[in-house]
Amino acid sequence: MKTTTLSLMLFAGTALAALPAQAAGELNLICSADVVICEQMKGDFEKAHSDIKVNMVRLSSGETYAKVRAEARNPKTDIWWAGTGDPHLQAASENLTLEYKSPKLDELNDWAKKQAESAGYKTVGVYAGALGWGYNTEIFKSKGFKEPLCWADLLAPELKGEIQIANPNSSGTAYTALASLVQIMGEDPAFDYLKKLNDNISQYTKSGSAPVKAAARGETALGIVFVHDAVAQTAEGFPVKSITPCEGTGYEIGSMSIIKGARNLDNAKIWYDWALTAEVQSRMKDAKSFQLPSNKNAEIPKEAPRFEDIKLIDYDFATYGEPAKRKALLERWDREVGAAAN
Ligand code: S7P
Repeated sequence: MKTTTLSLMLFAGTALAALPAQAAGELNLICSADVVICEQMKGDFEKAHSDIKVNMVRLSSGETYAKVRAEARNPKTDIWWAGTGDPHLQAASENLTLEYKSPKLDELNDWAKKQAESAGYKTVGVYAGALGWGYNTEIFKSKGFKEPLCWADLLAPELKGEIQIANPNSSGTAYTALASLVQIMGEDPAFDYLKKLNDNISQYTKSGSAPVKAAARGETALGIVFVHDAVAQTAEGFPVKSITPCEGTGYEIGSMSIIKGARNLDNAKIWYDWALTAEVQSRMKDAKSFQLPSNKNAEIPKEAPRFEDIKLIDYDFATYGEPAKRKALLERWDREVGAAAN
């Protein structure tokens, strides 16, 4: 081999070694938001980073938390984007996610930074949204139902079998509803309420937004969901009206976490920083994802339900993001509500 060729090969080898370890290759992503925004995020990321292939799975928030726990010794996931903040906090508290301080943190709203700080930077807020419901105006009109403006109105006997909500074991939305009701009413009255509400529930779905999609298509009259998911159905042209309850309501800080032991850690950090940019968050509305973005410079969709217009509770993320609290509430829900539903 000639000296010049050898020098070229050595130079190329040195240059390659200087590149970040995994700036190309794959990224194993669990996405816990609606499948449409999940697909958009995957597509946009692959366009921006054409050397990284994203293997994406869509799972509800509670399902993802269970999977991440089950795979703790041999993680198959690199990054978990979106889904309600509580299970992200629970995973952080169990050391299942990795501390990471993104250079983008300073661009975020205080509520998103606070979410990160409270978890030792093992998660971060990517968006926020309040809980409420969407009802099918045509069904309500044709059946002569009264517009339900308050949690109490959902117990009306005329609504028997007309409401859907997700199962809080699988769904972050439904866990947020359970934790919100406990904070609004106190634990025992909240369970009394949920047992009465059970008479009006036709189905506990796996995914959080499914109930309002069913309401939009006339399969049920009302779905208890995040209000931005109800607004998305109205934007699709369905006869859905959104309500946030008069007694007050809880909210989510949708979050993102890097999984501890991620095999593609550099790529997970590339996704993390990218997903916190104003440009990416401003594009979420194109998938009819109408949450409030965490980046202060991102465009707030005109359709997004604004917190200043909603009676919000001071949701206690520290308490309801604790694994022990989650376990206790879900076991009680299974015993007192889920069992009665079967
Ligand atoms: O559709 C968007 C959204 O409501 O979905 C997430 C929610 O957790 C969906 O999954 P679940 O089945 O776990 O309820 C929210 O974070 C997000 O705003």
